[in-house]
Amino acid sequence: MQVVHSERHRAHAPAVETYLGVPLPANEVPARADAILAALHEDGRFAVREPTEHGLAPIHAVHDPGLVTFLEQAWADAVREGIDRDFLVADTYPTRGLFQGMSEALVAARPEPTAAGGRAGWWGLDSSNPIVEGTYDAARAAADVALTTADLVLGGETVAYGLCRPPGHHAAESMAGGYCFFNNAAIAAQAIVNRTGEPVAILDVDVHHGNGTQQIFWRREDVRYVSLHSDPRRLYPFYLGHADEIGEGPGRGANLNLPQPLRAADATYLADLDRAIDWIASAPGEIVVVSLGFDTYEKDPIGDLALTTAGYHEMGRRVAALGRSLVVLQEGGYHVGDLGRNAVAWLRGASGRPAAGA
Ligand code: SP5
Ligand code: ZN
Repeated sequence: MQVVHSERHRAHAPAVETYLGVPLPANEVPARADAILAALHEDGRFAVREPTEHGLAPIHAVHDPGLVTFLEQAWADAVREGIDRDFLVADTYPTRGLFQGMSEALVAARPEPTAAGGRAGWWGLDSSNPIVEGTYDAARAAADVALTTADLVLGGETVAYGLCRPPGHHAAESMAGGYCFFNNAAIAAQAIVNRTGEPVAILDVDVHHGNGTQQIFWRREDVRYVSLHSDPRRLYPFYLGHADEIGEGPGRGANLNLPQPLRAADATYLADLDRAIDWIASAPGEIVVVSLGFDTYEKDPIGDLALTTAGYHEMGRRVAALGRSLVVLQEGGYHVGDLGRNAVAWLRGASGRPAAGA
């Protein structure tokens, strides 16, 4: 299998993230990609290549240019303001209650702040998403990884894997969050639609709901989104991911959320995966973008489901059995010790290879 990877992910190396206001060791770290890459090399049947540069146009195709500019400038602005920290997080967020009773027109006309701590809230969802000096470069590289993986599939590969880092699925048109800056899967899906004129499906199996991907394609019928994730009543991103979110306008019925019960294990999860696969198969389209997270793992430090390594092999096998080409893009997964074997298991399943052996 062809794999796309860039060492430029290393530029995004937060040491800590804040969680409930307290600094803790960061979860989304370079060692995640190192672990996956080492396991792919050890397997011996994955050919790793560098991404090609695709520029800003495919990013602007799904993101507000203001978000891109903010991320490009955020670190330098914070330094200029004398924010002498290892990372930038927001001071305040423009949350619902702040604007209560005010007209939509007035709220929409509030100007973007100029201070870094205000801008980080303007463009950000949460306080566990540190921005560091190299965040923008790494996020640009991750988008190139996703686009190059899509190119491989458009060039005839039936499955290819992009080792995206940082991940992407929480990033919305105008918002970063959840360790995500640019929505790699959305950028790839839009590029595929532009290139082929054909509809695309996105299957999101990260433990968290891909609120950003859902938002970007909310009113679109040509990019269908289906996600299995922990019930958002329990887990990040908390406010979206419920089963009654089905899309609106032309996109009505083109969004499917399958929230999972606490500690759901392989059998429960795979039954809903079959629903997701049947739903994808019920509409036209030759290519599926997979947002692949391993934070569904039984030992993941921030997830609350209970999938196993064997379950990942079966998941990959079933997704490939759909018979569509797969652009598989890495999202979350934070049990670094088992991340490599879980990724290899999934990708071997998707290649029609057995769980173990040559
Ligand atoms: C891409 C992805 O998987 N993003 C996940 C974002 C999760 N954000 C909240 C992180 C909270 C970490 N909490 C650690 C405490 C564990 N008890
Ligand atoms: Zn996740």
